[in-house]
Amino acid sequence: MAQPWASHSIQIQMKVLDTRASKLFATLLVFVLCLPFGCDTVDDDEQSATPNATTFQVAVVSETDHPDPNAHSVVFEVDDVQGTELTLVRGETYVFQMNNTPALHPFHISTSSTGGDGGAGEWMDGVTGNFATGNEAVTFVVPNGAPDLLFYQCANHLIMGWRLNIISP
Ligand SMILES: [Cu+2]
Repeated sequence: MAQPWASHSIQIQMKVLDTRASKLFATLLVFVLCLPFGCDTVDDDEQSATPNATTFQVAVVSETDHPDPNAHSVVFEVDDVQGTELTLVRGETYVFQMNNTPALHPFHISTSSTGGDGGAGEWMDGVTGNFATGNEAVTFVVPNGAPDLLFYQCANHLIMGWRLNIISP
């Protein structure tokens, strides 16, 4: 014959089991309901391939108001402005995202104020993806040793890009 205290203990254990079962069921329900949406509970920003990067949108357009009068007939437009002069900070990460850049105009970071020349002035330190075309991207983690002035240019034509002013944080 069960003692009163034993019976009480069994009831408490049953309640604990019941609560656990409810939580498990709720978790399963949430999982099943979110399956069509991929159950993505991580913020999209945190999943970015290059966290804390500044992204510039690059396009090739017909020259109308590039800052250099000797610019090529088609030029790089950065964030909708032809020949944008950019300021980059050492230690920061920048992504130059191409937008249907023709294969004729390989975008790269350069030490040359004119570019062209088969990309002879290519700056490589900290750069991934130089000579980007199509919808590729160039990523530039500006190293401490970068000079105060670099350029973004085309490997095939003179003066399609413009200045990258490099500053320290
Ligand atoms: Cu070009």
